Amino acid sequence: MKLKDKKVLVAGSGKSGISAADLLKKIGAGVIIYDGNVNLDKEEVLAKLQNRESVEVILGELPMEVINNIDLMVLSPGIAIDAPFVNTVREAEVPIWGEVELAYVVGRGKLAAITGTNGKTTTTALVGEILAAYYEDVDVVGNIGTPYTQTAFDSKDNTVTVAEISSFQLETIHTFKPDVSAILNITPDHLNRHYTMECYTNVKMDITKNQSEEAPVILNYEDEILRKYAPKLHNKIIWFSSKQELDEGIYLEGKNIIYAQGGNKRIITTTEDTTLVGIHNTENIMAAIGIAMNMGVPADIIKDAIRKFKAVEHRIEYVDTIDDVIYYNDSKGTNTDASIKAIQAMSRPTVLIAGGYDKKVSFDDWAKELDGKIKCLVLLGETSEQIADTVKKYGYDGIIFTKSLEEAVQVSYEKSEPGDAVLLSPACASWDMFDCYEQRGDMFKELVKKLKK
Ligand code: UMA
Repeated sequence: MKLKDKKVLVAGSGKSGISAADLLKKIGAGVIIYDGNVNLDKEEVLAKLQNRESVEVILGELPMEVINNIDLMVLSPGIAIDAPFVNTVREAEVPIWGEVELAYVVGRGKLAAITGTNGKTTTTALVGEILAAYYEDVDVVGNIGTPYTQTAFDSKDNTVTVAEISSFQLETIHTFKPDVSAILNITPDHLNRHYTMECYTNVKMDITKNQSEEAPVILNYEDEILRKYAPKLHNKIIWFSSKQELDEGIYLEGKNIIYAQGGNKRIITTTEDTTLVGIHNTENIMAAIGIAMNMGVPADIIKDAIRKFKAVEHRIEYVDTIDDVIYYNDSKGTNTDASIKAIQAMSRPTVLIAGGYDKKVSFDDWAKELDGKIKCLVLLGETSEQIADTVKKYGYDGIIFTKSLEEAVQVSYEKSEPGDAVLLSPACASWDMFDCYEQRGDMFKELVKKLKK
């Protein structure tokens, strides 16, 4: 579809919607922005645009006459594909593209795309740094935070784009075709949107659907779901494994990360040549190596870029594994949203340490995330009572009150069993007991290290 002079409805006025609208304006399309949130201010929405000229904003209900007059709808990832207005648009036979599809159609150059339930952001950032060490023009986009539509317009034939792609974004691709793709792992997530694991898995696998037979897809050999679904793929599969030697692919042998290819085995790097720790990060590194090698980056440059890459401190940061309990520091989880992300990232039964400075916010949404995942909630700080009252309202009662971070770590140690995780993700600022979240996180890490002694 030629987009110039077309009338395009952009659904959602968050980051993706605004960026998609900016891109559409640049290519000469007519733009209407629609958002279901009636509490938004039209002027504020327009003020976010680079060029607001003749852009209309519609809030609340989407009138049928608008639907009947558009050539295309571009959907933001946060909007469900079966939302009532989306169904109406579909019934009116208006094409529906995701924001990622729009960016892909407009963009130029090479594309590496990464999906998976966990580890996508780290892997995408790492691949971005590796590629930037070799290629001149590299864009790192997608679910990681910079919408793909933000860079697509200015991309050139020599641009290399690394895109973190969520399951939401994959639901609305049509021609999106990465040169190399990766699926890191698949565990239950976003089932409120995808309903069943089968649907969720199928949508993740769709990252490969338009790739040619020779185009590589990097997959985790230790992921049962990926192993089960792989025979359905038509693509060239490159496996990585943190547990066993592979004849072809990337695997871990002792400390060495090895790439086996056509009977040739070479050590690309070791688990000591990186600040990333934990087996989940070794898997992210292996996936990144698979992507980078297949995007043409020489092995020595990959090794060097991995060595220089810094994990994000205090953000779901792996601390240590003690008696098969993994400790994570998410001291930067200073609000409920950030903490919800950390809770959702846990794949093991988790002892959660939470509470802190009282910002007079509600913990209702956060409390709803605990069920089924958090086996024990260890509370400290000013908000302890409020959090306890809130979680009890939702039928959760595995609560322990503590008076210091030291006591909280000790209690967590006692309450956890092999196979569990302990997560510090306070959902509150630190200022009731600490100067800043960094100090809280550093102290947590110290206390965890002491458990080992
Ligand atoms: N809206 C409606 N109707 C609805 C739902 C939402 O009109 O039914 C409106 C809201 O009122 C709001 C707008 O849509 O104004 C928000 O759009 P959005 O939820 O798509 O959010 P964006 O700000 O555009 O951010 C999105 C991604 N958000 C989601 O997928 C929920 C961001 O991923 C991404 O970084 C960004 O695009 C840039 O590509 C965030 C995320 O949580 C980090 N992702 C999930 C995850 O990582 O687990 C998938």
